[in-house]
Order: sequence, then structure tokens, then C-alpha cells
Amino acid sequence: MNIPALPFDYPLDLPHAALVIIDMQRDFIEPGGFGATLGNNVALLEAIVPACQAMLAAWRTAGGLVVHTREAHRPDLSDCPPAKRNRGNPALRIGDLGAMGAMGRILVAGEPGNQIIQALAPVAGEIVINKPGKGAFYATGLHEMLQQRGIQQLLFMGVTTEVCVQTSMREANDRGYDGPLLEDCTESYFPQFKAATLEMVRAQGGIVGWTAPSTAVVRALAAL
Ligand code: C5J
Repeated sequence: MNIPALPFDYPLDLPHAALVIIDMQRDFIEPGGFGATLGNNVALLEAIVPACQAMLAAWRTAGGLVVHTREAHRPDLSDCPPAKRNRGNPALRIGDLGAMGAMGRILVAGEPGNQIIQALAPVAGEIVINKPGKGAFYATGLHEMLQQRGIQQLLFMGVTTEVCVQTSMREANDRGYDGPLLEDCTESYFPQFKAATLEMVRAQGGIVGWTAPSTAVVRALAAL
């Protein structure tokens, strides 16, 4: 199945492909979460949710494997290096109770803010991993889970484009996977960083991978 993509069409092989949804958690997307307390405009990220929902629904209908990630640390923060926690000397740090309290402790597993947003909530049979790093492969066992299932292609969506999404895509590259970043299903608090990431992924003949609109994948899946 050929997907119109840049820098050239992507040959999707559904039985060996997984949709990887990076960190669509309340911490980053909802008002009152970690992202908002840092002064970011979370509405930018919220705006991609309908496209993500449509892509996820089409992928599920086609029977494709889904992987959800959350940026999450253990409650004792033993997997959060001080360098990550203290950088920038912020008023609120990972593990602290968030500004309004309702979201719980910042980026801590099991807290309300750490849950994947309701619109994209995982269903039975989907892989859900907590990742302590920016990349989905660091300290998660994701590579082994994908290998057990014969997965070779990864389609990426989620937030934020230039941080956890791009890091995960580069980690995937180094482990032998390839695939597209879905342009309308990823976002950054900084639109110029999203644009730059899309450019750098597909530059030099797809040095990191492809970029494609999710609608191209949805259309191809509907034609199966
Ligand atoms: C960040 C992420 N931006 N999921 N995390 O700290 O991109």
C-alpha cells in the first residue's frame, strides 16, 4: 500500500506496522496541566486531537497495532535524573504537586495529569508504556515488544514534535525501523519548531523518515 508522503511515497506494510502515539497525556494538553503551568499555549496541542482521533479510529478498524506512550516517572523519582528535574531551576519541578492540584504530581505515573486524554484512551490489546526519557525506547522495553510482534514500520504522532516525538523517531531509526511522521497529528508549543522538525525529518532523501498527512493514510486504509 503506497502512501503519498515526502520526500517520496511510503510503502506501508500494515501487518508489520504500528501506530505510535507519543505522550498525548493531560500533563501536556489540558489547561491546568504541566505544559500550561510552564506558560505554554496548550490550545495549539488540543487542536490536533480530532485528526488524531480520526487516524486512530481508522488504524483500529484496519486491525493495526497501537502503542501509546506517557512521559512518566516512578513516584519515588528514582528514574528521574537530577539533571532533568533541576534544569532551569523552575518553580515547579517533576514530582511536585501541580499548580492547581487537580492534576496531581507533575509527570508522575498514576497521577491524574499523567493519564492519556480521554479522546485517545487506550483500549484492550494496545501497548501502553511509561517512558522516563524523551525517547520511547530508552528504559522501556519497547524494542523487544515490537520485535516479538514482527513490527518493522512505525507511524508517529503525538506531542511535542521536536522533543519526544522527534527523539523517539531517531531512536527508532537507530534500531532499524522506518516510517512517517503524521504532519497534522503532531504539534509543538512552538510552531516554528514543528515546521523545522518536519523539514529535518524528510531532508536529504528522508534521513530520519517520511512526513505524510494522516488523511493520506486514512484514505489508503479505507480502500483496503
Ligand atoms: C516534553 C514531550 N516536551 N512529550 N515532553 O517535555 O515532548
